[in-house]
Parts: sequence; structure tokens; C-alpha cells
Amino acid sequence: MEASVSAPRHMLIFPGAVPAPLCDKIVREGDKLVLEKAKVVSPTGGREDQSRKRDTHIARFMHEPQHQWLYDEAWSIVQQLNAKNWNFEINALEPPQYTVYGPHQFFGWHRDNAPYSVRKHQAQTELTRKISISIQLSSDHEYQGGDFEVIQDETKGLPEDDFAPASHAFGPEVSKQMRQKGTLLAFPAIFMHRVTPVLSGVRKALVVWGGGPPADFDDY
Ligand SMILES: O=C(O)CCC(=O)C(=O)O
Repeated sequence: MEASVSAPRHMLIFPGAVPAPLCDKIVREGDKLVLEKAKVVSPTGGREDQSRKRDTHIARFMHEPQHQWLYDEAWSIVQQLNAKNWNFEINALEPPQYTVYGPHQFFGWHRDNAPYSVRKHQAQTELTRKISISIQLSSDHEYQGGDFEVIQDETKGLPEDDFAPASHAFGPEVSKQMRQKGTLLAFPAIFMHRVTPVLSGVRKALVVWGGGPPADFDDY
């Protein structure tokens, strides 16, 4: 992977990090999985359908022999990124998530892990997500809308409006790079982010999380 074109406050953007044939292989294998409507984590820690917050279809690549190649690729990426940028205590991958957004589908503002005050009460066997990665599997021209956006200031509360234009958006050039097939986006899992509604076409992404024991890195 080459140096990021932009490293604004720890969100790293790597255009072309994942070669097109590998993206296509992930899509081919992902399309064999059974997709289901994604849920969100409720305040009590369960999972519930909240279509006003998240409307997308997902499947997990479970750790089975036929997916070992994907775990090897993902683990190598997580380790390299972590060693170079964050040095979090990471010892496992969560099963990578194949994510598909058709027209009108989206995922509103959220963070990928609970605040430490909640996490520290979770079972120690549970992974705390530390690094989140989104790999773009579709080409920019295959869909309209469906922009990935991030707020790189984790001290702010969750924005109330999932559909309002973001003042945190990057300029048009970086935003376009973020949409290219093979672009890899990586950030600490505590950053709030969203995917705006797809207006037409289909956006596919692979989401990878590197995790480890609960840690207080909210002030990171
Ligand atoms: O679709 C993406 O690129 C990101 C999805 C996401 O934020 C998530 O599944 O937590």
C-alpha cells in the first residue's frame, strides 16, 4: 500500500490498495453468501431492526477454510496499518462483512463500538473493535449517492440528522477518490461515520474490523 493521499486526523485513504481482480473475487464470493437485512445494536446491547437508521443488506465471511484467503489478506492489512499508525492491542479479526446498498439504502451516523463506559462491562471474551476498514468493491460510476462520510472528532455527540449534508465532508477530489473501486478507508473504530443513501445503482463494500481486549481509547 502506498502512503495515503490525505491523512486528515487519522482517517486514512488508500486509493488502489486492493487490486480490481481481488475486489471482483470478494464480490464473487460475497454474492454466494446469504444476505440479510442489517440490524443495529440497541442500547441494551441486543440487535434490532431500525430501518430509519440502517437499511442495507449484509453477510459475514465466517472463518471457514474456503474464506481463509480473505482472512489472510485482511489480517495482513490490519496488522500493517496498526503497526504504522495506531499500535492498538489487536489480536483478532471480526468476520468481515460483505455490505450491499441498493437504491435508497444507507447507514446513518454511528460508531462501530460502544463508549468505554459500556464496553468495560462487556464480557472479556468479546472483541472491542479498534480499527474499522471499508474497502470499496464497486466503481464510482456504478452508483449515485452512497458516499462514505466520517467525523474525525469523536468528542462530538452523534449528529441528530442522518440525512443532512455533512459539514465534515472532504473536498470533491478526495470524495471521488474515496469512491473508487479498490480504495481502502481505515480509521479508529470510535470515529462516527455514515453512508448516505444510494440514489441509483448498487454500492458494495467489504468492512473489516480488527479488535482486541477492551481498552479505554476514547480520548485517543
Ligand atoms: O459501507 C461501508 O463502507 C461502511 C459500513 C459501516 O459503517 C458499518 O457496517 O459499520
